[in-house]
Amino acid sequence: MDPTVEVERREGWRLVRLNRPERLNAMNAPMHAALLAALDAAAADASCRAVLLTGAGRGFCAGQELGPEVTPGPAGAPDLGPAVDRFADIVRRIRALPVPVVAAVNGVAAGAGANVALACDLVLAARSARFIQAFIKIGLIPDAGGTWFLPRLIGEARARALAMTGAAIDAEQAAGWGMIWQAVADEELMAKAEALTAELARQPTGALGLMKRAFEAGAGNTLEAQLDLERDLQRAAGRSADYAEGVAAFLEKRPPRFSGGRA
Ligand code: T3D
Repeated sequence: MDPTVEVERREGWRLVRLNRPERLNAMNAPMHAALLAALDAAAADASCRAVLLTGAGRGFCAGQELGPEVTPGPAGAPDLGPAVDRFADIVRRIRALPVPVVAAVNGVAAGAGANVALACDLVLAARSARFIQAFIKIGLIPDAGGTWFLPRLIGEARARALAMTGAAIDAEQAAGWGMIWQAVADEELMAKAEALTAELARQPTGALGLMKRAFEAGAGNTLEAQLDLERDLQRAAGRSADYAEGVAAFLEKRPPRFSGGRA
């Protein structure tokens, strides 16, 4: 795999680290491919029950690589067309992964880098981290799902203001607005993110995967359609070994031992 993305296998989960720290983990074509491959490998491995995504160095991800290595487009600036599709594919993979994806935002998350973080199921960020919808500063619009995630997470007013001004917000503000799950002390970020991911990896994985599907569909469904979908997914969850184990453990007043089979 390209060295710009590192994967560490842990007990029941994988740590995926963006690794181009000298560019704040801005993503070029090989890095896009490596991240997609890492997500695909996690999806294909039934023993992988959660993924933790983070960045090396002082940045999480500064979005698309803007340097001269990118082929110029019609206006002379980097031809970003292919990158739009690659970032979209990364977001699709994260959302479709049948296990929870945690983002540990260790530093600045800008442009598509911010929106890849927002695509994750749970986002923890170091207090020193910043989220920047940097696109407008270079004459672009938010992509990688930004115009979809932001209004849903923080409301139209804040979403439009962040997108239109390119203003940076820090992790505390992001947590206060409900854009991310938690802001934590810089020195505690990785320990907390790893503990959370390990905890998720011990949960009923099939139910978590079904839950992701329900949330995803809910964004476009009527209440009626969502109630029907919840019924179908709940029936599937109710047929799982982990459901049987959860009920047995409750009745026997002991902690459950979920096997974590995927739905
Ligand atoms: O069409 C398409 O969809 C394509 C996809 C587009 C999606 C996008 O993501 S568009 C948005 C692209 N990203 C940006 O516009 C952010 C650009 N970076 C910045 O604005 C700043 O670097 C930050 C606010 C993120 C951080 O600022 P600061 O002061 O902490 O760090 P810095 O000094 O600016 O950056 C450190 C190094 O990283 C620096 O290199 P140097 O001078 O030390 O050799 C800088 O050039 C490099 N770097 C940061 N971001 C990028 C980058 N190099 C290439 N591409 C980058 N995106």
